[in-house]
Amino acid sequence: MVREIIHLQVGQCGNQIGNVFWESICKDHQLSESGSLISDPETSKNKLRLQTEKMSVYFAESSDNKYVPRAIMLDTDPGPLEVVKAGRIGKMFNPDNYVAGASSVLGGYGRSYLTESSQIIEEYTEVLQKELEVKSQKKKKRVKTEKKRKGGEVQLCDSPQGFQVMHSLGGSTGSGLGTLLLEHLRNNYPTLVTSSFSVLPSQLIVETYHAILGLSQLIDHSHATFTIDNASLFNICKRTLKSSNPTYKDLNWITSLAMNGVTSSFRRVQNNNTKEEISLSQKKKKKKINYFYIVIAGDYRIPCKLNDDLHKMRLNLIPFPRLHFLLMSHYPFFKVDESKKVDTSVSTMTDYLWSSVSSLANIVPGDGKYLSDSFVIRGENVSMNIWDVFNMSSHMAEDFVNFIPNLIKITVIPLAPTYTPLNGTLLCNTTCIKNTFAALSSTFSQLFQRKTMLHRFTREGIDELQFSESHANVQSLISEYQDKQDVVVDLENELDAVDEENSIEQNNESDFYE
Ligand SMILES: Nc1nc2c(ncn2[C@@H]2O[C@H](COP(=O)(O)OP(=O)(O)OP(=O)(O)O)[C@@H](O)[C@H]2O)c(=O)[nH]1
Ligand SMILES: [Mg+2]
Repeated sequence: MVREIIHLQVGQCGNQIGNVFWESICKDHQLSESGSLISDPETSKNKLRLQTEKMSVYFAESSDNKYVPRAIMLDTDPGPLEVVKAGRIGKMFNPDNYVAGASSVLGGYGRSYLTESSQIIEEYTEVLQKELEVKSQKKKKRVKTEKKRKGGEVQLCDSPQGFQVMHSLGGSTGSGLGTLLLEHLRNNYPTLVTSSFSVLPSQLIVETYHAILGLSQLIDHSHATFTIDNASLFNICKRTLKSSNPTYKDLNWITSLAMNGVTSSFRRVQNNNTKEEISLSQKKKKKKINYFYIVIAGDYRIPCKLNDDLHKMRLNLIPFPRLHFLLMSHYPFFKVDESKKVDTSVSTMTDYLWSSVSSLANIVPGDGKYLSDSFVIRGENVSMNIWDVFNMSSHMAEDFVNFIPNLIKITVIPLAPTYTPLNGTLLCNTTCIKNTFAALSSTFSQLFQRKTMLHRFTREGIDELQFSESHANVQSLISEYQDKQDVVVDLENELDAVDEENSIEQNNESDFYE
């Protein structure tokens, strides 16, 4: 059964990055600009299966064998949506799924959150309901007749798994409308997962206000948020694209590579090698490293359902519901025409991924502790020495909180990415994200104390209390991350105690039989 994801892109930033993301996954699935599958006689049956089997997660198949992105494009300002429409893949999207505000007159957060939103939410709810229509025998019949009648589109889901919202926290629309949508989705579809790709704000005054309001909403209404920091993207562009003055186009290209990696395990079939897993756990026992657990998926024999949807990702990576701000790292980043020059050895990749240089958030990993990690590696015939990864992970034991088992999960997708023979994406839940939020909180306090530019918000109906409450929510999140970082469990003693208990039980049993 297909578990569909509905993608929503909001505001200028959301629509620009969203557009590049769709271009990237269309290329990945060999789709043309009109949404047809590009057939290549040289593609093997197995490769074709890997490429298409889970395509319905992000695409609906139309009656004329075209693939239509399950995407809704929203903005209070119609301008950015016109750009998407006129873009290379603009015609692939369902034309009914562009939802714009009534006028192009720019307003602030209040307009996006309070005034304009009611009209947009009404329109978008209708679009969303169509996207989420679930297949039933009756509907299938109806669709068949509709197809005959007007060659119309088939926009039905098998069993939707959730949503991903792409937006910036600095923009008034991205933050205001973006998080309002998350709240709406969370309240109306409580069994589905709400996730977001959220671009952190710059240091501008109004962006700081937007971000505090938006972040508080994300804490309450998103199940999983992938954080993206433009400052970090800038550094990556300078270093790897050798661009002295990176543009949004460069930044978005980098982001699309990482987003492609993150979503590939939702879109791809994976396989599992049970033998490796068994021998690994036996060796672990000998080594007495009981709190490290690595799952390898890497053979073609037994299909494995690891991390293959939003629910499982949430289950594996988010041990505490509010601490759901994930960091993405990716390797390799490159200029399109220089993809052949990249070193794609597994060892180089793992070195890069666990350092700060490949992270899309501006963090220093050593400033915090990992709560969990998930590593997706893509490539045909990946000859990965799992013991190297295991040993490396063992060296990193100090970098993790030691009270959570099953820390690193590794997924191998046996299909090469578009440009390079191999790539890897790391998703981390780490407490060092609190430093980013603490910096934001400190800038906010300075501005709010003096009520700098606060009138722009109060005159549009945003109460000062909303700011104080949102800020308190963010501060509490920072403390929660700190608390988890500070916990130290004496694992050796705990394990010895368990061993002792077990041996007493065994002795008692043998006494009984004697
Ligand atoms: N990475 C990236 N960041 C962007 C892009 N466009 C805007 N931003 C960032 O997003 C923030 C501004 O948000 P926008 O998306 O432009 O604003 P909006 O959501 O349309 O809201 P309005 O203020 O109502 O226009 C700033 O921090 C920008 O640096 C983009 O294409 N890529
Ligand atoms: Mg805008």
